[in-house]
Amino acid sequence: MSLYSIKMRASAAKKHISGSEKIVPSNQIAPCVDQLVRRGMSHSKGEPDQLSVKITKIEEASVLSFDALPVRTVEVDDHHAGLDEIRKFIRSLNISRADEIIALLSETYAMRGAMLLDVDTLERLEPDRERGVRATCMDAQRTILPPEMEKNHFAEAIVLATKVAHAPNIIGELCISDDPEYVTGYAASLETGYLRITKLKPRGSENGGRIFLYRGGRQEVDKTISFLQEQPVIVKNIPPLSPPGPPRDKFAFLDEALQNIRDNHLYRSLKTIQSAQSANVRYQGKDMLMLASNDYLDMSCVDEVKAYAAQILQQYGTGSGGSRLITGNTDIHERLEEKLAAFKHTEAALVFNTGYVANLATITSLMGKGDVIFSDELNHASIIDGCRLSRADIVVYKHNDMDDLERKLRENPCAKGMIVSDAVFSMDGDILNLPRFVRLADQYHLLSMVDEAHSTGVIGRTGRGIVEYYGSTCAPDVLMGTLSKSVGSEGGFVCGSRKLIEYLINRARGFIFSTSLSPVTMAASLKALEYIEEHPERVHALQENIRFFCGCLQQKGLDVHSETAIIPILVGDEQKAVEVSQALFDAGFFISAIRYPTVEKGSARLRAALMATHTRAQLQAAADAIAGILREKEI
Ligand code: WAQ
Ligand code: MG
Repeated sequence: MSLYSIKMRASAAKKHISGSEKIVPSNQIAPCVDQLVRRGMSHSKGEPDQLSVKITKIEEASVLSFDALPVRTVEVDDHHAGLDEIRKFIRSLNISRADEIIALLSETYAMRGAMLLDVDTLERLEPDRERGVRATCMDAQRTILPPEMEKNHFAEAIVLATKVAHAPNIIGELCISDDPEYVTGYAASLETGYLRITKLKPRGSENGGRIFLYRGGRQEVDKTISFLQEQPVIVKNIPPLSPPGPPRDKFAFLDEALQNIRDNHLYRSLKTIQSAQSANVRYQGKDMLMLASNDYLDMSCVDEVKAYAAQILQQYGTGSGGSRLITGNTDIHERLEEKLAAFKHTEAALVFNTGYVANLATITSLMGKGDVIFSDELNHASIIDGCRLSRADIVVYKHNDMDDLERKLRENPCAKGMIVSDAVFSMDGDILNLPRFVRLADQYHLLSMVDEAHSTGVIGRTGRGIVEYYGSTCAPDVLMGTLSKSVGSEGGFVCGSRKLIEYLINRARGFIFSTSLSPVTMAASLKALEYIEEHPERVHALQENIRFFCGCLQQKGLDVHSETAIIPILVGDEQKAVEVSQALFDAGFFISAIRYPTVEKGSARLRAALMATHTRAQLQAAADAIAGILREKEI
């Protein structure tokens, strides 16, 4: 591809405002011009009244390519010390009159180009003393145009210095920026490389200039100038700029962030459970009542489920060996999906590796740029991330507020879109108004998507979830859920029409590019779903426990309501919530404090999660302990 030199120059009242140049392949000309024009139009010195862009084709064979000069930074206390470094540099070039040369720098201050100085006679060789000699027609080597940024003094200077150092008869260069805020300058030569000197002038001084140090015959001056002005040069391997000072710890931002998290009482750490996930767990060598698990039906410990998973483990081994579309699809996977579709009364189902991936993969494959997603403000992070990653426009409506949703649907008409919501909200435990949600979606010709992570196995007469809860009178187009909560296993799923599932298999990247879950995991889910179907009394026990526990707390004067296994007990302050949770841990109750960013700042809470296998006595004891500690802490 041909190369072009592009030069931009902006001026006002004949005075220079800014200029810049690049060398780019022909297919980068348009974006490059765009970028240079923006730069010229938005300079802090003001709006130009003239801006020119000159585009010139360069013969590729004529281009010289050099490695960037090696960079060394010298840290100095002030510009006097900086000029001492310049003095040393000049002497190292076997030039005797260093002080006189440094004094000459001040004569460059009004020039647009550089002084071309004979270092032995101190004669000025530039034909136009007011303008000076400009080095042009050079650029850094790169494959794509970098994003437009503020002027990067170093990046531009290293290119210029490298070209100048290679010019015939030039033995070195001195440079001070004319930017009043930029006090770092440099001295450069092929031998020494690029010597960054951190202070070469006092801050605030507009004095800057360049001297190209020349040693050679008069008859060769023209050759030097034409090299500086016309020889196309590409500079390769520009080193990343390390700011002056001792080498920076590249992980320092981690310390800062962690300290910040600690300061705001938002630090999280892992807790280690030393037993199976059940109503009772072993934690730090102590038996605790588990009130934080999403395994609401306590399915991960059911004997029939474990036995079947063990049998499949013996038959199929421990892993799936590939993605579903390559080797990771077994008859167990397919049987589970058939079972899921039957359980949720849809045509088909598809399993993903986690609920998080199911949301991400589904939303991003269904929605894209130009589409609109209407999303409840309290939706789970995986829905939010899916929306963001889809690049669709996102309209957030008030929590479970169908009037607000309807208003926003009217205000944001779109050709293609989706409404998405949790069925049971993970931090508040309340239930979506599904009938109106589905009606609105249909009315506005939008897809409806519901996340059944916390409703499956919990609500509805036989634990089928939100559709059953509303008497099977309405259903969303996309019904997503998880196998890791009430089903006691692992994975996420989507239920819907056969066409939807066919599409997801072909488009959902989180499905296509994940090694599938093992047959053992699939077997556990499959058996657990069968068990839930055959044992509705387990679901009823959970629902009874929910009523009982809320009743216990209400009797203690706490304003607690929930129809789901998630029972939020509001504390407010982040630090207090952590203290209460710690006190409950000490008393043997494993119950989590939920804080920002999972919930809004200042709405920290205890979040009790119930299980079907909790006994009345256990729940009564937990309610007593919670009420007691809240009273003690005056919450
Ligand atoms: N050719 C010759 N001289 C030039 C050119 C050019 N293309 N461009 C600028 N000059 C002269 C002119 O007299 C300016 O006043 C002077 O150089 C300084 O130019 O490693 O920003 O563009 O961080 O202000 C050094 C970076 C930055 C040090 C230098 O120069 C570092 C800088 P400025
Ligand atoms: Mg400048």
